[in-house]
Amino acid sequence: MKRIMVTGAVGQIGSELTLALRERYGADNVVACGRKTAPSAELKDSGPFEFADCTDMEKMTEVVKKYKIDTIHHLAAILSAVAEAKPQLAWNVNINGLYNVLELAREHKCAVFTPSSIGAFGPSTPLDDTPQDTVQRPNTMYGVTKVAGELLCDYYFKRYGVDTRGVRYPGIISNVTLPGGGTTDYAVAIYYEAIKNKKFTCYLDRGTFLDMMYMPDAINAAMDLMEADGSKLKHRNAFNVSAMSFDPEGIAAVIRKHIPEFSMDYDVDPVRQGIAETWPNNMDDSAAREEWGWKPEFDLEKMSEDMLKVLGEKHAKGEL
Ligand code: AKB
Repeated sequence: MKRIMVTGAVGQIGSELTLALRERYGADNVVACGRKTAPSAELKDSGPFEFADCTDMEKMTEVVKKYKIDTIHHLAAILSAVAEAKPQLAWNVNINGLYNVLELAREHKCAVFTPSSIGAFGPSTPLDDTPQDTVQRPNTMYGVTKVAGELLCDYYFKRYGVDTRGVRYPGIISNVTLPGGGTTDYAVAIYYEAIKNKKFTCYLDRGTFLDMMYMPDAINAAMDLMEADGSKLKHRNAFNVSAMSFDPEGIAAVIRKHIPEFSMDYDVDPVRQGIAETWPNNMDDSAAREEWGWKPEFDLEKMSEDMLKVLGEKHAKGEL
């Protein structure tokens, strides 16, 4: 049985991934680690929880030893918009935190899942059908840390045999924990505002196409890749994975099918717009499909139906 540690477990992906891992591998075998935000009651009461900052090697070592960890899902990271505002912090968390995780994995023989991102691409990357192997010259601190992270994970596999695996996540859309400081966050906020106020002001401009994915597919991507037969993986860090691509007008049109009076206007944020323009319009994820059977379940229509249903129910109960 696996003994798993999840860093960034209080964050958008970590909070749901932890619960899914507990379901699959047993609650006591999955240790959730957060830096300082208090965990939800569900996260705290459903299995072990520790406050452990990934930049604090002493504390991380203590947790790995205490729970005899053999697999680390390393979700702790600073997202793109915050990374542009605080580049030094982003470097420290995204690079030094990952380095600590890889060193722990080397010493304690752990497998490691690390998400990369569409942010690992940049303005000179082909932005349509972005290939698995292509130019990666991002011009954001987030992108720099993601490319360096991919390379560092490859290095630890080649040099030390650490079983490192990762995916390039697109924007992730969910109805449980809000994302914190990304460029793609508008595609989450738009559903909350549609339910609460029937209107939304978008900070990305019309025509800005980006890859996106619903949370259940993002969780499956992490779990399926970690369970895949390692001998079949030609790539490791990191696989392109996508489920849909849309611009603000596209998502608003689908929301209007459910809420006809929904309206949207624009107040474009130059920083996030600038970042989004350097990211793929849509990635080619055929390597993930071929090497470990990646297949998303949710497209824009199916995701919107579910998001609006769940958020509508929460709103009715006064939980939004
Ligand atoms: C962000 O917008 O920073 C993230 C990402 C695509 O990596 N959601």
